[in-house]
Amino acid sequence: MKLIYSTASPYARAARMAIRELGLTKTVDEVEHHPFDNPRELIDANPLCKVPCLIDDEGMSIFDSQVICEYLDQFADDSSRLFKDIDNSWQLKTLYSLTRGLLDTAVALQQDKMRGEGQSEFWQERFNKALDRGLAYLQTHLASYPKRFEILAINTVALVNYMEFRHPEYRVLEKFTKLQLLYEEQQNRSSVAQTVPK
Ligand SMILES: N[C@@H](CCC(=O)N[C@@H](CS)C(=O)NCC(=O)O)C(=O)O
Repeated sequence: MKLIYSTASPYARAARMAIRELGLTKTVDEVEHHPFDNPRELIDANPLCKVPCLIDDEGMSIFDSQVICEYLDQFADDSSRLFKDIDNSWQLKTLYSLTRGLLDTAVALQQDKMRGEGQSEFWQERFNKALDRGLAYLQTHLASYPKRFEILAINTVALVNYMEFRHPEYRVLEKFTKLQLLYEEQQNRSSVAQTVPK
């Protein structure tokens, strides 16, 4: 199988962390492409031209990051499945959904910053407030997170690190000290250390 990814994408990072956590590094080749270069291989596989995109051994395209992670999860034995906990809890599933919504917001904020003079004060304020509320909500619910490193923790690490990477002025680690603890505890995991955004 092949995963098309970019090093900055937090969604691609979640897929890459999942590959490592599931022990699939020998099964999935990772191919780096920047979506803004409109690579033919990516467009042919995903009409949205977004990363990540997985192409399986039969040539089937699988996207987006959630579907990719769920697809890869089926290769794990039941006890190590990354979706096992959230599949058994509406509350955890909702927290996972919140991490995805926050990733969308953080990426949208970055896209607005890239507009230069066309940046929108209205949207940036809205995005920042959604980030404030959403990160606070995650932090309040951290005690319900599963104890093992699974898909909710993967997305949370990807989110916090993306905030640091693209929005350092937001000071996510200083504002959310409990999220900082979760984040720092995982820094030495190889799936985390090998996928730091660049
Ligand atoms: N919902 C998608 C979002 C993927 C996404 O937006 N990826 C960004 C990179 S962070 C991208 O490829 N953007 C290219 C574009 O918007 O044209 C997922 O979870 O995979």
